[in-house]
Amino acid sequence: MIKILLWGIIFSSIVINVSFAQTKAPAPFGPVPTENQLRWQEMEYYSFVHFSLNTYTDQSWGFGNEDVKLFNPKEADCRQWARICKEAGMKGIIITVKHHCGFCLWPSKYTEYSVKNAPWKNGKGDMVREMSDACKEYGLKLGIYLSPWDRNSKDYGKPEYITYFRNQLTELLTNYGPIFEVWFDGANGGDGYYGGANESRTIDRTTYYDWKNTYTMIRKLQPNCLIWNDGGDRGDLRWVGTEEGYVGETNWSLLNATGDVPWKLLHYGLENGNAWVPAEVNTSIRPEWFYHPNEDSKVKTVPELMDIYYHSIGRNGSLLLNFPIMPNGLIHPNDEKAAIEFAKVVKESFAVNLAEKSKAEASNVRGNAKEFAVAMAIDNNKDTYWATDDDITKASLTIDFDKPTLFNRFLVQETIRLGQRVKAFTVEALVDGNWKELAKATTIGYKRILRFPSVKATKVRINITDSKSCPVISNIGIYNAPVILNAPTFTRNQQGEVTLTINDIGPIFYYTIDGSEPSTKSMVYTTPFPADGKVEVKAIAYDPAMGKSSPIGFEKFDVSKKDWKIVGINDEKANTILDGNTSTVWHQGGDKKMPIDLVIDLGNKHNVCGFKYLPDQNKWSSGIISNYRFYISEDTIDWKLVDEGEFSNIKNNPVWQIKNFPTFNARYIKLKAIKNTSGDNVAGYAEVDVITN
Ligand code: FUL
Repeated sequence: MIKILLWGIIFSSIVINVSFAQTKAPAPFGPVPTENQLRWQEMEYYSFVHFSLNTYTDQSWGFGNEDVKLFNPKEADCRQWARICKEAGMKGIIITVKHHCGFCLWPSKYTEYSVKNAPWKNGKGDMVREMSDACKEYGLKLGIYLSPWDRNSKDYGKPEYITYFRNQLTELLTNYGPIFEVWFDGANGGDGYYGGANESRTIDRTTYYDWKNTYTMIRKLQPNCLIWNDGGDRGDLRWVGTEEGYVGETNWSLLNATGDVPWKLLHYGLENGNAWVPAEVNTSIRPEWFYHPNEDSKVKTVPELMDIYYHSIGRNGSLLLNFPIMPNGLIHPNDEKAAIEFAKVVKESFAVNLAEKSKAEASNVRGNAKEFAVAMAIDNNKDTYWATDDDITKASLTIDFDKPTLFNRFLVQETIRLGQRVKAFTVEALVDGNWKELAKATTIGYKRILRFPSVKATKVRINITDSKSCPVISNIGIYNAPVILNAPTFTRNQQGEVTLTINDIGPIFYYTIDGSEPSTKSMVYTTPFPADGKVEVKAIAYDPAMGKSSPIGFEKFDVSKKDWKIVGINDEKANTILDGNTSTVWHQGGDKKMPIDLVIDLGNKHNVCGFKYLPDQNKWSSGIISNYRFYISEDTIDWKLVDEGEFSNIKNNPVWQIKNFPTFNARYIKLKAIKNTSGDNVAGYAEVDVITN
């Protein structure tokens, strides 16, 4: 008896030891986020507001000599911005306190180029103070965009400027309460006013700003602040290499702590990087960052914003969505409407988690322990998780709905506090007794959301097919999101035929060409239709099964291009400039040296009051024109210069460049490329168009 008891004690102590060893939480694997990065990641969604002198000059980048007297936003109301951001579900606002033109939205002690010399509130205004107060009132966090490049400062390029920059940063980090993020843009186009020097100044991005000491200063003044920096030393967050609103499908929150970060690393992260540097996806609710009245009709639609959501937050990134502020100091109602509707659709999409509290089982549970059981991944508690034993890197978790259930989204989250681990996974559904693969993906990270066509299934299974270490899954969500239709988009070829482009399968398209609102009573689109000359085309997609319409897509086309000819070029391909197809590009150069001319015969005389240039949409190709002159002529002998300048920010944001000037009657136009973004002798064009009145 004593023997049995003894054996019992020995045996149970072995079992206790074994299960104790197994039920220890998994050790962190690889780099892990700091508390600041964790807090930031959970914010998920916050906004930018772009407001400066550019707002009054219709520019993207100010030169630095714009008159401070222009700044007079009579109805400026940061509370309106904060209210909209709050209602849109955002958690913070990053304001452009100083853009590249150097104008300061706060009365800095260190420059005269600020609100203190503007007519707004008789020079007594402080937009940063108002923003900070509004954020407090609405429970939002405040961030600041302080441009390192300053085209106004006489000292830019000299060591003195670094002191100036740090003094400004100190004012901002001392006087306006907690700052959650500082944003240091890397743009530097060289040319500027620079206190009247009007010259080009180049700096060495790797050494000039001495970021190391600036970072130390920031950490001291605001220990909870995150640093975003695309141009210098590694910050806490990384840019994703595009301003169009998406990060790579594979998205590691890792980079190496030092060394260059080429585009691929910005976009996809680095699987075996030695530092935690997660991705922030920044994009604007309109094509451009600052307000331009001609973009009032170009505000992103809800389906477009939903795509951005799935391509940012749904791919282990955060979303930083910009609102341009109007000259009166408010957010435009179109932008407000789009942002609020977008928030509504996000809310509806993720309202009911079909996986929550359902029956679930896994191929392996860490030490068979309760605290790591599958239930922990569907308990709506971000601090608990399902984990496997240490030696397991392939595992499945199955959700059993008990009855056929309709869904079209799968959401999964890793406990990133313990590192980012999963390298590959699939999602399958049990449909009519057979397992069917719904999606195949790579990384998870903080949050991954997969979209697929609606499916009715009794069970859903996630198979982790490869992981760096044992998987640690904090949350799984299965949803049946409302299906929303994309607005149709249009192209018009040189012959004047309009083609509707659509991303959805199934709906019927209705259109109008007289400016009226399309409805199911309008003309039905079947094939490209003729709509030459100045015309406004509007269309909707309508799904009869759902009884739902898309937002209205519309496009204003200018004069007919039927008779247009590219002059003096013996290359058939040059006509792609006029074909209305934004993905065909023609390049000239190689044998030529900048400046390079493009001359177009409009066939007839027109009242030309502007032009449009769309660059190659591949920002890595050469030939993206950054500086131009634009001429008109009646006979190709006498040319009149009607406009010149830069296509600011064209590489990072390769949208239509729209330039307006006084009206001239002309038959010929000449676009002279002075410089391109790659500094070589190639000029490339996706499309060129004119604006007439
Ligand atoms: C860019 C800047 O050059 C743009 O003007 C804008 O501020 C955007 C957020 O960053 O690179």
